[in-house]
Amino acid sequence: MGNRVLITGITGQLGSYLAEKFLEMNYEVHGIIRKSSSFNTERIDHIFDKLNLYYGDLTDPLSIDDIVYRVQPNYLINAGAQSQVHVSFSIPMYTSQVDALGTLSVLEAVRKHTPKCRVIQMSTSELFGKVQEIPQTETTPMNCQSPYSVAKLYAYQMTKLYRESYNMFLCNIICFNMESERRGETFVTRKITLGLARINQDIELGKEFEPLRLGNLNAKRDWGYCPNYADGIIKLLHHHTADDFILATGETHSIREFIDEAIKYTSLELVWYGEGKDEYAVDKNSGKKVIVVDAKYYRPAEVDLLIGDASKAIDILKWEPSVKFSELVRIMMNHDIAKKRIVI
Ligand code: NAP
Ligand code: G4F
Repeated sequence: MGNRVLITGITGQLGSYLAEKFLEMNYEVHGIIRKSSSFNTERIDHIFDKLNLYYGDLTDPLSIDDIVYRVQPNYLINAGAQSQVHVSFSIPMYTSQVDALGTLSVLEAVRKHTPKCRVIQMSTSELFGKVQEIPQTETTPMNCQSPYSVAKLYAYQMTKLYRESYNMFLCNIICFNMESERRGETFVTRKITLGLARINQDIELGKEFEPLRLGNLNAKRDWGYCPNYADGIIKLLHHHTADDFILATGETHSIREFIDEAIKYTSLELVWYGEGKDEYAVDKNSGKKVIVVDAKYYRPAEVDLLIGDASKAIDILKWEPSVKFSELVRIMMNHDIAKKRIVI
């Protein structure tokens, strides 16, 4: 095999870690970026000059076909997606065009131009939706609860179908929630770490502040560290057989538990009042409201509980989710508290 890799979604959280890791392995790294009227390369600016970047869009099959033809990759990771579950209820058609049909464009381009290319499709634990089994494994039935997950199910099935029909090296990697200091700022973990860092700073400086507004605090997620998952993806790309794998930590925690862990890195002490949509938390020392529940962040359908069993990847790929919940919160909080101090 050669060492030319093409990454869709290279400007995203995962894409940026993959690009770094492939550069460290001396791979030729190519990536697809979207045309944007504002800067969207913040996560890859530190390696920008070492990358080969092409404008393209997963909703534009011509661009995907052209880039795959020009690059002739040996490896391809389809990490590009409209990845926000709540937003997918507002723009279900667009989400399907990017996440479902966009994946088909990638598979077709590879089949036509580079059929020996090894491909990883970024699948998601959202496919398990209202879960039929605890913990979830590669054989747990899928039960989608959002337009995002339905689109990702199409992509998952199409990847399997192409593998079986055309004897290509195509794998689904089913990742449970991947978080890091590069996580998008509207996903709940980052919203909490940035929000608490901001409020902590404002209280220390005696400034007025707006409370952090959140939705359902009871949902539970299996949160892992994105660079660990990038390692698992690279291991699968070099495995002898194409197959589907779960990557997860095997631990689950509620949003409220995430807040309780994150607050340890601030000078705040929370006291909770009320229930459900009327719940809020007050800082014991300042008496100020720090968190309020806002029904605007509730979803039309919710995924209540996710917890993955990654035994197959641990046994076969020798993969290890080395960063677990408390270490993950520590990394994210330390980063965002330091970031707030620099801004001041
Ligand atoms: P992310 O930070 O939201 O990154 C998404 C990437 O896709 C960005 O580079 C984005 O470009 C790009 N993109 C969006 N729409 C596109 C389009 N129409 N054409 C081309 N590119 C487009 O997501 P992530 O956390 O890195 O996740 C990476 C992949 O893993 C996604 O496919 C996601 O669905 C999947 N996944 C994520 C998790 C998780 O918990 N993070 C778990 C399981 C699976 P811009 O920078 O221009 O927006
Ligand atoms: O952080 P979230 O938006 O992530 P979600 O929905 O689990 O999806 C992420 O993980 C999936 C893998 O399982 C990926 F496939 C997907 O692309 C994405 O990366 O929400 C997590 C939970 C939900 O239950 C949500 O209702 O947090 C709850 N939540 C409570 N308040 C909130 C908020 N979520 C967001 N985004 N914002 C809130 O204010």
